[in-house]
Amino acid sequence: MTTAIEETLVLVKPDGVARNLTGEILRRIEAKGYSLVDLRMLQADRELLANHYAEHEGKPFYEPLIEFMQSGPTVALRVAGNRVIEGFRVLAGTTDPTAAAPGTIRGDFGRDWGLKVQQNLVHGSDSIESAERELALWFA
Ligand code: RTP
Ligand code: MG
Repeated sequence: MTTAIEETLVLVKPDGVARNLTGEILRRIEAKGYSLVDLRMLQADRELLANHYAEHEGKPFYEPLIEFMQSGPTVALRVAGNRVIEGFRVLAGTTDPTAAAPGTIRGDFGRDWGLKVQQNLVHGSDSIESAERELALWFA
């Protein structure tokens, strides 16, 4: 069994904040044994989001995604733990809330009601490189 203490960026997206799910999401992260290292609440601007979602530029959901992410405040979390990058994505569940397994954040709370973009409550970095890049952006 290898040990790999990592840090990841978790975002409670505007839908999660608006639906008062920030506490529930934090509770699940802490219950799993991960540690909260830093936290901030902010209204993301277009420049930050364009950087954050650069890999998706040009995809059909890109513009709706950037708009949705500016629709209200986001809570950004710096979370640490053993294999937390993969571990948080397991807690979150798959991107599509309809397909996400019950017991996951998206499976339990995510909504997919013909919206322009999947409003799936959370973001979690998907690799060590993404985590470093995204943490630098959101905790500049
Ligand atoms: P995230 O980056 O937010 O953790 O989510 P992810 O890896 O599971 O999904 P990704 O493919 O990176 O997509 C980023 C976010 O874009 C929205 N999206 N909507 N077809 C759609 O409606 C669609 N596809 C992607 C979601 O908010 C997704 O989390
Ligand atoms: Mg992603």
